[in-house]
Amino acid sequence: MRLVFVTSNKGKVEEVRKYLSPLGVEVVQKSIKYPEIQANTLEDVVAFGVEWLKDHITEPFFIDDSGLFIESLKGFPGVYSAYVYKTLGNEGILKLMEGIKDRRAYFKSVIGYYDGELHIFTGIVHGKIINEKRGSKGFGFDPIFMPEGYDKTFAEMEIEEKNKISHRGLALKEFTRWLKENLKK
Ligand code: ITT
Ligand code: NA
Repeated sequence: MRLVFVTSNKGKVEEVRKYLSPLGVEVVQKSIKYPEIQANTLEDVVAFGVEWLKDHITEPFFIDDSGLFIESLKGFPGVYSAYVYKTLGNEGILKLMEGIKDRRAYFKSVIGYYDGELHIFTGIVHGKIINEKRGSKGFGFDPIFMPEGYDKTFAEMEIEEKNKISHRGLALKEFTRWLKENLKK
């Protein structure tokens, strides 16, 4: 089957393709910009985005809205992650975290799939913000995030390894489980 993924983030597309192509799903990227409202949750951002996009796309499609939530910063940057990445970047986050002992953070990914109605799939991975950037793979906040139980950052992992444990990988797992169930009928 063929699935349209609306995003302008190449890193997301690479991860999603690596995950879905072995399952026989061809992912077609559409870089349509959709309004991202200032909401309190990623779920609301996704619901609003899908609501807007459904009048612009005729076939089933999905979007992925993600965020990095840092405990000691009360969940910041969270829903503001894209903006904060563009403005402060990883260096800015590391600056904000200077001297802070509690480094706990998590990534959350919300996938919204629209096939006439909205279906939401989520994934979370816990970990910590390290003290300096490490690794050159991946994208976004990957060089400063080390998942629980690992001694390397997401930016030091191959896509397959990241996909097995990441927020996006876990959301994709739910999504594909649902697709298998529902396409049978
Ligand atoms: P879209 O076009 O899909 O919206 P985006 O980059 O704007 O792409 P988000 O709104 O989900 O995506 O932005 C979340 C921010 O968090 C953004 O700066 C990403 O680079 C970053 N991010 C998302 N997933 C990530 C991951 O798996 N690893 C590291 N950083 C990630
Ligand atoms: Na975005």
